[in-house]
Amino acid sequence: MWSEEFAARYRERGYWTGTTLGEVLRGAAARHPARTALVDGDTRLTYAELDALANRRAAGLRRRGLAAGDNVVVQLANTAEFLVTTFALLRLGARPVYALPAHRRSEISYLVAHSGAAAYVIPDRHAGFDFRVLAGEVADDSVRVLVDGDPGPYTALADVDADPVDLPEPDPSSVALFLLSGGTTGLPKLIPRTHDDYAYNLRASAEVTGMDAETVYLAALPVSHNFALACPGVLGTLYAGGTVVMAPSPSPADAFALIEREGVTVTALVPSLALLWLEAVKAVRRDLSSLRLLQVGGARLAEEPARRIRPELGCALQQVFGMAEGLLNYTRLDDPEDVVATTQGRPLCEDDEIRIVDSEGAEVAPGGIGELLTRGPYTLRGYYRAEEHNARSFTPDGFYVTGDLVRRLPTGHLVVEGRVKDVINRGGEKVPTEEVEDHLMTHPAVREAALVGVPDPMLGERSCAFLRVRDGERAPALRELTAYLRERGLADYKLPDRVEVRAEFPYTAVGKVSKKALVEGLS
Ligand code: J2J
Repeated sequence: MWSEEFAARYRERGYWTGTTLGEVLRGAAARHPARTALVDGDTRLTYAELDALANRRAAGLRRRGLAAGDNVVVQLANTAEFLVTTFALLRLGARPVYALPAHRRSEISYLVAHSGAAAYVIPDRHAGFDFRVLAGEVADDSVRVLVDGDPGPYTALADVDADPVDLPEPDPSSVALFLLSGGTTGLPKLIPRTHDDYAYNLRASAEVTGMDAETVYLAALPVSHNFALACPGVLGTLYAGGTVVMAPSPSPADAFALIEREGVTVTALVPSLALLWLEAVKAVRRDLSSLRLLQVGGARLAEEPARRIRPELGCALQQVFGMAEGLLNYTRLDDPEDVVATTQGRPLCEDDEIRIVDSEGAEVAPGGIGELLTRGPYTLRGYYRAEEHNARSFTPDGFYVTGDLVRRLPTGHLVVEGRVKDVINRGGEKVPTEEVEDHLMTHPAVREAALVGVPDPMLGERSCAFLRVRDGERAPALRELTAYLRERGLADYKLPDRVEVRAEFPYTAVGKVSKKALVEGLS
């Protein structure tokens, strides 16, 4: 957490206002109770209704034994229940740990154990998958399983709700929720976000996208991810008094129909989806004229598609270079077109401190490429329960070591030039290579494994598993390998897209597998 000195500075400068995230909704509900807060399919909730539902849910969760400080793994898709449950937990002071809908046994069992979860919240089924079966595998009797829909052997969320009770307001400087890191080595890390820091995050983000009560935001990306949650995402929209429209998927068919029906004005995509939308808009005849702004982030957007957004989709583009750890960079609505097309934006806050350093940790000359380090009012100072990892991920004076290679323009805008961290950015989804390699190495035929990103026109990168096979063993084919990893409970997006067998691996001078040489050797 931040030292008193920094906390005092951030309060003094008005970033930390002492507002809890629960109050964000309460405040909006007081200002415009009758406006539509949320649309999910045929469900339409006003601010007063959403606020009341969250209060009832909070009271019910408390009656079921959940208390302030409890951690709760939440794995809900883009639904009204996501927001009702989120605000209920926040008001209770219980802390959502946001898993992605794609996560499976491997990820969830780790999250449940690592967070010491008191509860696990799931849909009954989503995208053809039965989450109650997963719950049976990951949750023992100490974990209460709460289900949106048919509960099976567990408790239905709808049955939890109870008459509202007065609850003490959580301390605004305390942890409100945990996000998952996409950018680290080994197992996923939990990012603690406080009420103060996350309220600033969503408020300042709502301002930089020009959100107001007329905003209609389409949640197309998963709302359990920082981008669609609070940059400004669904929480920023509610802060501004706008309307959140939950999309069942980001596919052009689903999303375009909702844009037309609800008059959506803002949405956010990863670059691969933006490419898909640019293609689909030629064929799908829907009225997208309400769309004012498309945010694109999560991976580098190439200049060519960036320049096609306005003429072909009829809205402005905002590039976003963000991270669940904190720092957000946005191109501004009044930036020149060239800046919007060719940079990944500049920091959200004047007190976002940026250092760009070489491999020795020395600052590079102005305009040079180096690793981005950052410190500021909404950037974490340490992962949850990860002392050893924290020693490597932060400088002694508290800068977060992002693993991203950037270049800074005189205007302060950053251009992402690559990364030093060993993560594959598969269309915005982050594949932690070490975690997958550890799974690959358990396969009886595998002696050594290296998961490497290879360029891909649509996704930016795809993953290729390089294998050395044990003597006398047959190399597993791709389908066999993915079936094996699925069986081990790994999320689909982490499965290798391709497999290559090598008799020997190239090594670097320090004896590590040279992933660079492996990729260069590909035909
Ligand atoms: C290149 N790389 C990018 C960009 C993120 C908004 C937007 C994205 C995220 C996110 C987020 C990039 N160009 N425009 O949380 O609020 C890569 C970097 C970064 C990592 C963070 C948000 N935008 N990246 O993607 O925590 O490598 O957050 O460090 O998932 O994505 O990943 P994540």
